[in-house]
Amino acid sequence: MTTALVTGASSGIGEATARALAADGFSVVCVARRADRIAALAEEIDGTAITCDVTSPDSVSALAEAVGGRLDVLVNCAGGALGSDPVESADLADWQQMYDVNVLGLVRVTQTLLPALRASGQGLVVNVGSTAGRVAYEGGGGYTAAKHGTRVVTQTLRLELNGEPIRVTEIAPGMVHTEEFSLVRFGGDRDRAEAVYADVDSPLVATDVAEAIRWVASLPRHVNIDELVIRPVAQAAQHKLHRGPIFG
Ligand code: 8X3
Repeated sequence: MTTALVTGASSGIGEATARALAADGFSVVCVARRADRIAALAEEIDGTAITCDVTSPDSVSALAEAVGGRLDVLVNCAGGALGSDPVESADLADWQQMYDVNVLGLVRVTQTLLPALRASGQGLVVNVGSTAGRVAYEGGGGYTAAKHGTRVVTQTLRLELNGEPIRVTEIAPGMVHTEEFSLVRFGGDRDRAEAVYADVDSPLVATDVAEAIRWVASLPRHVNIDELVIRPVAQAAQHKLHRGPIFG
């Protein structure tokens, strides 16, 4: 049976991806910090749950043991944004945390699981980046810097693995309305979080992005999708967001 491991599987895009891959026949290892959430998900999709903090070397080294010798697909989805302060007054602890999760955590998990991906003879690494890894925007500093890091690490890994049967993909979503992304970014301020999506006709939802990841994983093993930018119709670019009805 083909196996997939998804980090950040406790909610949002990670959770939806675990479901989508399981529906496509993968045996899915659901990885996140919140044990109760991933245990429920794993039970629902007949997968496995492993509690893990990608920022902790000890926690991640236990992953390899739990996965065993072989892994077909790794989806690095653990990530997120904290704050929206200008560079001048940004909280560097937030920046540190964003870099730790979005870049170093992803690298740490990938390093640990590359031997198992290699052993499958057809490994695929999917890194969930962001449109924030393509442009700068005011107040985005720490997050855009981290997601640019995610993008460049993905590109570098693809170059370094050239000649091996391992595919490396970045999925870069724009505005996705998930239950937690903006809520976490704004420290639990629900009004601020909801204002992000106010009057936007149909932002992406987690299953939209999960479907893209499922598709990438379904392609023949010689086909590498390098990067895939996915946005809602309402968001033509980072600074070009239509608020108001579109679809009637
Ligand atoms: C999320 C996209 O617009 O919040 O990764 O930077 S944005």
